Formats: sequence, C-alpha cells, structure tokens
Amino acid sequence: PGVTPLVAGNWKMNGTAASLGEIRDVCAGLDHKDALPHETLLCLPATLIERAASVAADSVLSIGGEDCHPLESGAHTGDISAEMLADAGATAVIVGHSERRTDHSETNALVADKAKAAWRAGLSAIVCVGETREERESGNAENVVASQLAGSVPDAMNAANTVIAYEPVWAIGTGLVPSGDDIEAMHALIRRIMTERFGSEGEGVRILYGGSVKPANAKEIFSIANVDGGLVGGASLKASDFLAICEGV
Ligand code: G2H
Repeated sequence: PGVTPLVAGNWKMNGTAASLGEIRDVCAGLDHKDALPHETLLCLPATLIERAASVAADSVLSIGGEDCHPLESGAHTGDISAEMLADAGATAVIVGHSERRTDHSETNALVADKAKAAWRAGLSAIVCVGETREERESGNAENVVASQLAGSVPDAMNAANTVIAYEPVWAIGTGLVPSGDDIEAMHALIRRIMTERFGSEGEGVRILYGGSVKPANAKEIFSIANVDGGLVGGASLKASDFLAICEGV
C-alpha cells in the first residue's frame, strides 16, 4: 500500500534548445532501471514542452508546465492555457508557485481556478503552498499554509488530479532547508487538513517537499513521514543531479 512518490523538477525561467540534451540524459538514466519506485516529471518553460515531450516520448519521464491561465482561450496576450500545455504534450502543471504568487500577485482564488483549468484540460495540478520567513518567525506558518490549502485547492480535488507541494518560501533557492522535524510537522498538518476535507482522497494525495532539495539531502527528506517526493528547482537543471535526487526515493 501507500502512494507512489513523485520526483518533479521545475526549471523555472531556465533552458533553451541546448538543454534538451539534459532531458535526453534524464530519460536514458531512468530507463536503464526496471520498475522505478517513483514517477518522474519535469516542468518546463512553455517553449520547451513540445520538444521535450517528443524527446521523452518513449521514456517514463513526463513533461509538465509551470503555470497556466484559468481560461481555455481568448484575448489574454502572452498567457498560455492548460489546453495549450496539454496540446504540446504536458500531463501536469504547477499552479500557485510562490514566485507566481509574488511576481504576479496571484491569490488563492486564482490558483484554485488554475487548478480547475488544469483538470478540464486533463492535466494534474501541482498546487504549491508555503510560508515566508516572517510568517514562520511570527509563529504563523501553520495558519498560512492552512488558509492557502483552503483557498487554493478546489472541492473536486482527488488523489489522481492533484499533488500538493509544500515549499517554505525562505527555503527556495537559498540553500536553507527546514529541520526534519519542521518538515515532518508541516507535512503531518497538510495530511490532516487534506484528510479532514477530502477523506480517502486526502489520505492518498501526494505531498511533495520543495525548497533547496539536492542530491546531498534528498534521501533524508524523502524518508520523512508524509513526504511523498519532491519539487526540485535548481538541482533539476542538470541531469546528473536530478537523477541522483531520484535515487534518494
Ligand atoms: C522551490 C524549488 C522548486 P529550488 O521553488 O520549485 O526550487 O529547489 O531551487 O529551491
């Protein structure tokens, strides 16, 4: 029993055609193993998705987007819909990453609409939550994460269409990682909230940890209760690092 962990990369605004070699190397590295204990996903800039999906077509690696618009189509210059991501070969999309919440003032309600848009297009939604440094230092981390979950996860969530990613904002790209006890406490809280609201779907939903995951700390983080894999930013850009992190599952 138990859930299949997910190791997901998030390239953010990095990567060009030259980076497709890394994708090729990830596919080769994964496909030499039989029966992997985890699913593997790389979320990429929209410009790379179609080419990456074609490189990964015969491999166990899935390709995802990093954001989507809540609507299917229309007059929204520069935006990309979940349907477009699916059309390009994506099977998942990150919504509500803290960089989007900060850089684009995304609210919980908007993030929930994006999750619904993802489902409508047949994509699974990776819904990100996490507190800032000030929120943690003032003792509000739990309240912040609870209210993000309440507002960003739509009622029709299930364990197949949604993944939760806990990413403390102060740990993102900084090399700082919360203590194992703090990760365990927050993941236990998220599990409790999800189970209270969604029953067995909340029990089965994957809860990823994100924030400065690297080869040196992945195994330890993945061994924490209710940590069902990771969302990996900087260390997903190099195939060798990403594969080493996968080995930690
Ligand atoms: C957190 C994470 C991936 P990094 O944003 O989403 O990035 O691993 O670079 O801290």
